[in-house]
This record gives sequence, C-alpha cells and structure tokens, in this order.
Amino acid sequence: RELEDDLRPALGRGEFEVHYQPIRSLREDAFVVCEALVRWRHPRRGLVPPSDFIPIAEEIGLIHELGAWVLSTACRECALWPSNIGVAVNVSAVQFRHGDVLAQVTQALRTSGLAAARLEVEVTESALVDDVQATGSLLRLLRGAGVGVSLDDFGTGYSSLSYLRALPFSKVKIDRSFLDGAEVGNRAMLLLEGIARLSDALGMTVVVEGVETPEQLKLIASLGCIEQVQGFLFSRPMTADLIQAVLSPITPAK
Ligand code: G
Ligand code: G
Ligand code: MN
Ligand code: NA
Repeated sequence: RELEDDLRPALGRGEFEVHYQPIRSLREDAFVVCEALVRWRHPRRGLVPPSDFIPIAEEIGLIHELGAWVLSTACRECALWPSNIGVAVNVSAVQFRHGDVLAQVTQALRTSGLAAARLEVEVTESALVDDVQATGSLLRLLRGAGVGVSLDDFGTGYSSLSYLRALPFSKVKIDRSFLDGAEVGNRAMLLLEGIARLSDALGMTVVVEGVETPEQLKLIASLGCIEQVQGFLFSRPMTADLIQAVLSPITPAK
C-alpha cells in the first residue's frame, strides 16, 4: 500500500495537476470545450494516470477533497480561456453517492467567477447503477443551476438506454469502443449511427470519443447528427499552460 500512503498527503503537497483535452465542434469547426483530466506528479514515479490512483482515492475517501480541488482548479483555469470555451469535469460514482457535488460545483463557480453555462459535469454509467431517483434529483439541481451534465462512456454499462429515458442529460459521450471496426454500412457503423440518432432525437448533444484517424472522422461527419468529436486525431490531453496557449494563440500585451 505504498501508493496509498503517498496519496494521503499528495493534495496538501500540491502534487496533483489537471490536464485538458479539447473537444471539437463539427458545426463550428473549432474547439468548444476541454475535458479536465487529473494527473498525479509523484515525486519518484513521475506522472501517475488517474486509473492508478482514483480507485485508491475512492477507497480511502480522499476522492471528495480531490474532486473539489479538480472542480475549483478546472473552473479557475477555464476562466482564463476565451469565453466561448467550456470545461468538462469527471465526477466519480463515490462522489455522486456520498458527496456534496452540488455544493462543490456552486463553490467552484463562485470562487472562479466562471459562468455556470461553461461548466459540464461528466458522469459514467457506473456512477448511476443503484439510485436513479437520487441521481435524477441531483442532475436536475445541477441543470437548474445552469451546469451541463454529460453521460460519459455511454454504452459500456448495463442500463444505458433506461438512463437516457430517466435522467436529464444535456450531452451523451459515446464510448470509443463503438468506433472500433466501424466502416460504411457495417454492423458497427449501424450501431454507432443508431445510438447517435437516438440521442440526438432526445435533444442531447452527441459526442464521439476516441477519434484517432481521418477515416473515422469522415464516417462520423457523414452521419450529420454527431455534434462534437474528441480524440488523439485532434489533440492529446495537454498541461494547463499548453492548452491556454493553444486556445488563445495571440497573447495580449501585458
Ligand atoms: O486521462 P486518462 O485516459 O488517463 O483518464 C482515465 C480515466 O480517469 C478516465 O475514465 C477519466 O474519466 C478518469 N478521470 C480523469 N480525471 C478524473 C477526475 O478528475 N475525477 C475522476 N473521478 N475521474 C477522472
Ligand atoms: O472520462 P473518459 O473515460 O472518457 O476519459 C477520457 C480518456 O480517454 C482520457 O484518459 C483520454 O486520455 C482518453 N482518450 C482521449 N482520446 C483518445 C483517443 O483518441 N484514443 C484513446 N485510445 N484514448 C483517448
Ligand atoms: Mn470523461
Ligand atoms: Na469516456
């Protein structure tokens, strides 16, 4: 449990940083939102990915403090970008079940001065499994506050379609596994198209994740109902400094 012992004091030591991956609007042909992705700069191991420490943070209860820190950092950094660009923050199942996400969101918006409409909260299907009622009221409160709520990794869980019916998502992020093997007219493509049309018809913004090739982009664009794309084809996640330079290429004189 060496990593666990190092994790407890990491927040106080300022070892976390937020990287950002931009998401592109096909209609506007421009980046419109960036997904905040937390990293841990471990003094000896170097940059540790969230898959290695988020589960531990959930287990030891650190996720609430860490989640609040990510939210406030992402809002503060987004407030430095052009005002047409928003930020999307992942919120884990444990935060959703036992935390005070609404208070954290409100606090992060207030201290950063960021307009609520520029913030999106991403929830994976696994965060929703047990209590759809409670989740529904929390999502409605967030929407009521003007914040977007996205269903992340859509299609990888067990009750994907019933969530679309029961919960007030503003956006659906179709998991990158649906792009695997998709080619004009094949079954993978028809499934991707069906999910995208369904989500679009329900009034949600449709995003496809994991776009890596120009061929995949062409397929997605040909459908006409997918509004946003995210993937290594456009950009890897970047540090806060780098994303700010990319989004505001002309630095005003200081
Ligand atoms: O950036 P990377 O591919 O390593 O991210 C892996 C996973 O970690 C993603 O599924 C993402 O949702 C999750 N993740 C990244 N940042 C955060 C965060 O701030 N909070 C939570 N709960 N999960 C995050
Ligand atoms: O929250 P979510 O599980 O969607 O996390 C997004 C993760 O997906 C990040 O860790 C990011 O690094 C990763 N990712 C983003 N674009 C691509 C891509 O084009 N290909 C692959 N394999 N992973 C990607
Ligand atoms: Mn996500
Ligand atoms: Na995802």
